[in-house]
Amino acid sequence: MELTDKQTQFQQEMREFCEQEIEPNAAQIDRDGEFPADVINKVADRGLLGMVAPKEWGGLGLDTVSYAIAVEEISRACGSTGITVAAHNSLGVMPMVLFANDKQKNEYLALLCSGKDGLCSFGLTEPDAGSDAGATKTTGVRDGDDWIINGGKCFITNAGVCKALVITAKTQKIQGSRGISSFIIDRDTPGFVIGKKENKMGLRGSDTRELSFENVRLPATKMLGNEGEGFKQFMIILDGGRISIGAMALGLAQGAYDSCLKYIRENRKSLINSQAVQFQLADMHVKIQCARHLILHASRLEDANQTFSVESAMAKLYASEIGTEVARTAMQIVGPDAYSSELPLERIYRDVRLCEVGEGTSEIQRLVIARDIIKCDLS
Ligand code: COS
Repeated sequence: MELTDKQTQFQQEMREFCEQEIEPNAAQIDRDGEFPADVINKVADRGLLGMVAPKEWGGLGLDTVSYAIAVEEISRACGSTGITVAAHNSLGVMPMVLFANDKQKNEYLALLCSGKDGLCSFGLTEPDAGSDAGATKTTGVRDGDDWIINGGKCFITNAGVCKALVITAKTQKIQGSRGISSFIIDRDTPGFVIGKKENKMGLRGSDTRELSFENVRLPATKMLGNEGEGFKQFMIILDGGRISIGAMALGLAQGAYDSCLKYIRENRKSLINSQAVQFQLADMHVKIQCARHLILHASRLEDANQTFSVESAMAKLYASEIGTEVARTAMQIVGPDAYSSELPLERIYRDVRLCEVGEGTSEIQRLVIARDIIKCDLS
């Protein structure tokens, strides 16, 4: 299915913006390993920190297809900027859109969509609760009208540059994933410590940190939704997040492919006539298009309010794995120059590996898909 005229125009505008304002900074962002505040300010000026929020709450109110297009284009230009924007929108803003009450929306949404006082983070992962997200050890204990939070999180994107986070804590002594609740926590809440920055293989400009909570007192008004709904809320959020990580992997793959093609056209014309290289280019092209179709399919299901958990898992799984493959093949074709930071290929190769690990590993996506297959076979 084709994009609508409006989506096509948005794609062209995003391509132009990313090539002018983001791509020229990508190598430096990677080299410095610093959060790209200037680039994020430009992203904010275009409203792209509020892509998933409705207009009445200060967002752009984009459909999921357009949002996926934006994440693809940003990531094609710069992976660090891509993950920053994707995590903020899908994991930070989206829980507020879906689960916050009007008072919480009034307090946070427009501010977070503007990016003026910082971004938003999603605190789910813990040292012993990564793939097994239900094993959360962070606790929330009721004390009068407040909740006292203790514990810690790790690998939290945007943590050092956030205004607020949405976190999970176990509030009921029930086995497994039930009994988990989610809370909004402000950056400057006493007892909340934003810890050391991770020194990562790729996506070096994105700000990833550990968090600790020491007797953090949160008023009951900071609970998101009802007590015990946290796990399901986060599963719903991850369904959408997987589309955006798929789109990010797709953008990185497209960036690697484009860079490879440009390089051989300009520097190794003889390779264009090599059938071995032609076959590699054809395979890369087909895989990129397949990934795009899976991402658009999952996005369209979400836009049509249909279930899309399995489709988003398939999109993320496939796009992430072909992302790594395409980046690797592009490097093989280009040869030694691809190993130098003069070209974006080695950076893309490092950046794209995150997509097979973050927001649910490839193995978790296979689990989600397999469970659906088994369920269908039994029914
Ligand atoms: N949407 C809505 N509800 C969902 C859901 C979804 N996508 N997935 C699960 N649920 C619900 C189930 O329906 C079930 O509800 P009931 O308790 O009412 O029956 C509940 O959540 C528990 O589901 P399940 O038993 O399937 O949970 P598991 O503990 O077996 O975990 C996986 C399922 C492994 C899929 C889950 O833990 C997961 O996605 N892990 C990866 C987490 C991840 O991506 N971490 C990285 C985050 S970095 S940002």
